[in-house]
Amino acid sequence: MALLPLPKPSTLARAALLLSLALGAHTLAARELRGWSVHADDYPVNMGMQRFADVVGPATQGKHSARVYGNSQLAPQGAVLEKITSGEIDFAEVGVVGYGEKVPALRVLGVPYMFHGSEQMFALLDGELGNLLAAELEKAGVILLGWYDGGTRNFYHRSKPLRALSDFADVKLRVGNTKTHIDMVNAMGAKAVPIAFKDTYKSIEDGGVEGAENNLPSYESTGHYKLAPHYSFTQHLVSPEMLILSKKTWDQLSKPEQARLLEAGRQSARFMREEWNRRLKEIQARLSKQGVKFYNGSDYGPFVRRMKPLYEPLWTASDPVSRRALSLILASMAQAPTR
Ligand code: GTR
Repeated sequence: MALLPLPKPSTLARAALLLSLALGAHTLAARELRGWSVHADDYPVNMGMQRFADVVGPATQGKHSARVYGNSQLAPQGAVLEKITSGEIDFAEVGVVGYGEKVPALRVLGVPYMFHGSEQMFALLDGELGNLLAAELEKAGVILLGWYDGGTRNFYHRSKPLRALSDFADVKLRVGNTKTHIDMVNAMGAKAVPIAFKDTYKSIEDGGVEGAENNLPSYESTGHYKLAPHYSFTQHLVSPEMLILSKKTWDQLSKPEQARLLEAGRQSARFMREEWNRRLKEIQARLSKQGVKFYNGSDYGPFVRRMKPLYEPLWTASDPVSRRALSLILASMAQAPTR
């Protein structure tokens, strides 16, 4: 028996199909978007994230809401990037080096002694460099909502200043579990011990490590200053951090919703940076009263020379984005005042 030809779908039916496909692309079922942070709720990072979360309702006409889960509640620090790429977590605030595997250009931002300070760093990130990296991050499955401040990081120890290279010899120091930070501390002659942020207090207390490195707000918020009251301004890292949204979530939002959330992310970053600077002004005086001893860092030269194994893969990187990132940073370094 001859088969009858299938009827051609009418123009109307085709239009309906196209419309349903288009709608299907942004039909995120009404729900709470969940945000991950390693910090406590009153920390500038979480305050910035909360600003973003507050806009999710109005930006989606009340369809969705958002909540910030602090203190690594939603996932351990080491698992967050995977969970955000898979869409299990919707948004998060993280440092840049963890994404180095997927976005090699981010490694350029995460190596020691790369920026003079936050001002120079944000001048770059709020311009071509930031846009370049945001495009790479999107390819890796996350949307960059805003560049947050991870501040200038310095070393601290239970019983002595860590100023010159000789002070670091064989000292056990906590670092985040990233190759860049492990290599950095080992290259200084110390012994890097990778530990999650929230487990560091206990490790200093138990003597598993003698100290760690972090910015002043984290040094205070974690209470590390009570156990390791010798804080030396080594300024080895000026660290950008980022508020990111899972592309899985993003792709299910409508274009106007995306635009509003992007703007909310940018604004949250501006607020976070102001809050950060406001807080920085008060911390040192407060901690001095608690008995913390602060020390100036020493000459950077010997430290920078030790970092050669970390820099070399960057100098020789062949991917064009890493090369462009590097040239933008070096050009701005040449103009920035020396530290
Ligand atoms: C904090 C920073 C986090 C993370 C943490 C750590 O200051 O905001 O992104 O880097 O330090 O040391 O694990």
